[in-house]
Amino acid sequence: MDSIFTHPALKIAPPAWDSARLQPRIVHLGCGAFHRAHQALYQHHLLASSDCDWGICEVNLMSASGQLLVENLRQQQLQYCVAEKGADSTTLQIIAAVKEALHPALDGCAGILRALTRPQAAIVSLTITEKGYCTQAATGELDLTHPLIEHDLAHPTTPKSAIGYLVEALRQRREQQLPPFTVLSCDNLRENGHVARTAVLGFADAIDPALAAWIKQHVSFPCTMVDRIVPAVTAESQQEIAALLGVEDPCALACEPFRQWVIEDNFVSGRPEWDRVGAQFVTDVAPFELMKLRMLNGSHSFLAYLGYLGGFHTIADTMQHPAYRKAALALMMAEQAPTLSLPAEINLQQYAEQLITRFSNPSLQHRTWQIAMDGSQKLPQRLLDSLRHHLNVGTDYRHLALGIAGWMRYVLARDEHGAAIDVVDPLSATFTAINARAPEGDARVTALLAIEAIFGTDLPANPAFVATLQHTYQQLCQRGARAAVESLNQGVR
Ligand code: NAI
Ligand code: CS2
Repeated sequence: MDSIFTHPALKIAPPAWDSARLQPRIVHLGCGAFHRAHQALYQHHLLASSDCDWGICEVNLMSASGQLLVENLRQQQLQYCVAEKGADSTTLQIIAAVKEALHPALDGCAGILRALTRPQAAIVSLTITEKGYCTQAATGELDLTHPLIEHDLAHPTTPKSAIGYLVEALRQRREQQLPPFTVLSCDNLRENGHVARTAVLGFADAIDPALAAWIKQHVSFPCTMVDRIVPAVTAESQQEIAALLGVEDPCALACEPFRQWVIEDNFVSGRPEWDRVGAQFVTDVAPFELMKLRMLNGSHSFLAYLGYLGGFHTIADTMQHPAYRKAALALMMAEQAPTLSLPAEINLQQYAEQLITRFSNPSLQHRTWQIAMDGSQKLPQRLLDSLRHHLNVGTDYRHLALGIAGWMRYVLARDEHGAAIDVVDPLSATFTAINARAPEGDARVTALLAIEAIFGTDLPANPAFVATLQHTYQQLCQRGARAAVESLNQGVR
């Protein structure tokens, strides 16, 4: 069958196998940019270096863009190109780990449930974004009032949410006496496996406590730490790849060369030997996960809000500004690192400096606007957990405070020149209402802190913290983001 990867203009070698070799033992929900450049690439490398036959059935549950990706994958033998872009060179690979690609609009709910209930389906992995779990970010509990969850509770055999699909698939597997599968979350959440487990058990318990008990006994939800900077695909990045590849691949994407995957080794129906291709299996992921969520993602969010407001289009652009570079490193080392307890062999100063180098990669157009998305789902694990540490022990948290203030200013949806900001967030309607009634000053800070799903109840009830945040927010609005970041470095509050 013809595909772009058999075209004579192709400039690199196509894969040595096709999907006929593969068995659909992995079903992945959320075939987005990150999964294609991370888990699927690890699996490809394992297929290239062993007799492993584990293939991935990709499922996109949401959006027209998710459907288009599935349609495009089907047009090109389920293969696609990943461009690993370093500061000085780019390496192209054609990934051939996909066995199937599905979307509800193309295959129906039944088609996806068929894939999830095949006897050989042993792992269901997830990159569905932090909001895909339909949980309260502050507590990790399932939000039973979430519109998708409300739909699925009323129609459990024809779900729409990832959680609903998981529970219905497990119900059918139990009924047909099929083996359970492992649910492998690969999203940027603290204890992501536990978040997935809490959501699945919360949903199952609401429809059938006996099913919830079966899931609790038979299904595993290992935690993972996942790391690779994979910016959203842009027309520019695709054109650049097409020029190097020799053909146009609508499923192509660019990423950094660095990749890391730390996985809790807890699989009920087997797993591929990903440690043969660079992944690490451990008993406790938490130290690695907290290090990454706070040192990398925390500084990413700080740079996203203060960088966007300061007029920087990408993270690499912020790194060109000495004050931003210095502030990011100070946030990492002075306010995130002290909250961590890691094995002695991990050198956090070295890790932080490596992060600054990674952030400075001029080849990646990682937009501050993209990282600013879904802040209501990101702030707790990236900035607020560390903040609580400093409040408990009485240590300085000025960078964390400015990062939170930057988010509060960003969701006002108007930049420092009065231009509109496209704020993308599941709670955007809440922000719009607050923007109308509390557009500025101490009242704005208090109103945003009152969003319990983000800040819980302890933070708004801490008068010293509230006063500090109100002062920081006022300084940010008066001076502007760039000056506020510069004043951080002079120790000026
Ligand atoms: P993306 O936008 O390319 O893909 C998001 C995927 O999630 C799509 O397949 C979409 O259909 C699905 N999705 C979105 N909302 C959903 C919902 N409510 N229910 C079910 N599925 C939903 O984004 P990308 O870059 O693939 O990132 C996805 C997640 O991967 C992130 O949210 C993060 O948790 C994790 N991640 C991303 C990294 C990156 O650099 N892009 C790196 C490390 C982790
Ligand atoms: C970023 C992450 O978009 C964001 O929120 O902070 O996707 C980041 O690129 C990855 O976690 C890096 O591993």
